Amino acid sequence: MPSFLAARALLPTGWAEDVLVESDAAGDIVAVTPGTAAPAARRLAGHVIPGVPNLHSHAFQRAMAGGAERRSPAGQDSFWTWRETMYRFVALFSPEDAEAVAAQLYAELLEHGFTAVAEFHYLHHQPDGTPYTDPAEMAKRHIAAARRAGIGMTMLPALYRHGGIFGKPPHEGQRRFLNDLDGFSRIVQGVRAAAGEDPQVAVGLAPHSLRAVTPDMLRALSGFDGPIHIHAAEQPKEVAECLAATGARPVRWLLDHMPVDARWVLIHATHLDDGEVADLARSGALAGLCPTTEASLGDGIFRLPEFLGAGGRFGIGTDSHVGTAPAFELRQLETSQRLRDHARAVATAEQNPHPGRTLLDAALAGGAQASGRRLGAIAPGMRADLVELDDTHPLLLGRAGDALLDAWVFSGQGNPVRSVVCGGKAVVEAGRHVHAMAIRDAFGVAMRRLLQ
Ligand code: NGQ
Ligand code: ZN
Repeated sequence: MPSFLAARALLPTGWAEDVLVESDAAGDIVAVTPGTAAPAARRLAGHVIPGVPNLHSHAFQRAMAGGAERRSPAGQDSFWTWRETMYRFVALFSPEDAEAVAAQLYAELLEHGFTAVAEFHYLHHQPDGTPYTDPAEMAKRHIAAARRAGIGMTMLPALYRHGGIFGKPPHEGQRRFLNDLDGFSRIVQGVRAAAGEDPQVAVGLAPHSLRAVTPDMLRALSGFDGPIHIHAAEQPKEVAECLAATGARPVRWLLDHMPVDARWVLIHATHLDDGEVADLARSGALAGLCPTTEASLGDGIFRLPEFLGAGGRFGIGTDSHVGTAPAFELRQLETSQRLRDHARAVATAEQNPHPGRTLLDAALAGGAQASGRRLGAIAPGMRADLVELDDTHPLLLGRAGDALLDAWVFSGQGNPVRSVVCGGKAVVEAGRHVHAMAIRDAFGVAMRRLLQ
């Protein structure tokens, strides 16, 4: 059985020393024993934290990261012009390209300490909009990429039917995404079969947004006994359109019309009024925050102090993958609050004065909830997902415990992640993914084709 001996590990009870973590053949933790000397175990000499779940990814957008920055001839660039660029780009992907790009992304996520990814997947069909012979072809390519990289996955097939709230005709650029409920359930069935009993793969549902589905469709999905992810209230324009169409803001509409509870993840939830902050927090649903993407797309700043004050829960995702590191997402989240509020140490409490630790704890718990898998803590019954931070790295040197987490999140650009174990398997060694070269070669082939 794989076992690991951590010099220091962050357990649910706090930091502990000489921690033996034993896992079973399926990759679940079976025992955690502090204060042991076990020479037979694989030694992790640094600070070991639970692997961080990434709750929001559109993997194909990794191939666009950094490539959609140019001013367009008309100027006036925005989220909506970025989306036009994305629609042109998404038309180019073959199944092989999608798999190669996703594998590269997932290897990068692992190298930075993400050990699970919730893939919000809507790139279902061929470029002309006809389904592939196997309608779940593209979803299965993403599952294959996750298996190749060795990352855990919650595959979230997305239901996308319309081009605006509620029932507006779709845009040309959306044709690879579109399904009715029957087509969608064929994809979900295919995904379920591909996931099988694999403990590394779970399945959830993703009605894309109030812009892409109808209330009836949402109701049809809302009985699902697992994670339900939906984009909500990312841009002021969609809030205004929802208000005009329904008389309610998007988050208010969801809270009032759907059984929103701990299964639900409202991705972004950027634009909230006071009532929405309080009621979203009370619902037990998560805010799925994607700070580097939200900054990149000019979305706005999440109301973190109010939401945390109301007892709200959140997790983090990398969405368009302009950032691929949990530390950078958490830093961007906190520093955006500081810029707006002229404050510091925003995500802290009297009992927990370290923002690095507070943010990490929230992202672990929220990410686990969003993934519908048993992870996010070094404890028996959880997945054996471990991230070793090299405490001899110049960024972390001389720091320990929660102060080391602050240094990891809030300083420098380097990456002190030394090794990563996912489901009991070592997937990153000496800072590099174990298949980094082969995965990058395939990514290179795909990128040259996509950018030609
Ligand atoms: C997406 N991305 O589905 O990839 C969206 C853009 C939309 C972000 N919202 C498309 N960041 O929301 O209509
Ligand atoms: Zn998204």
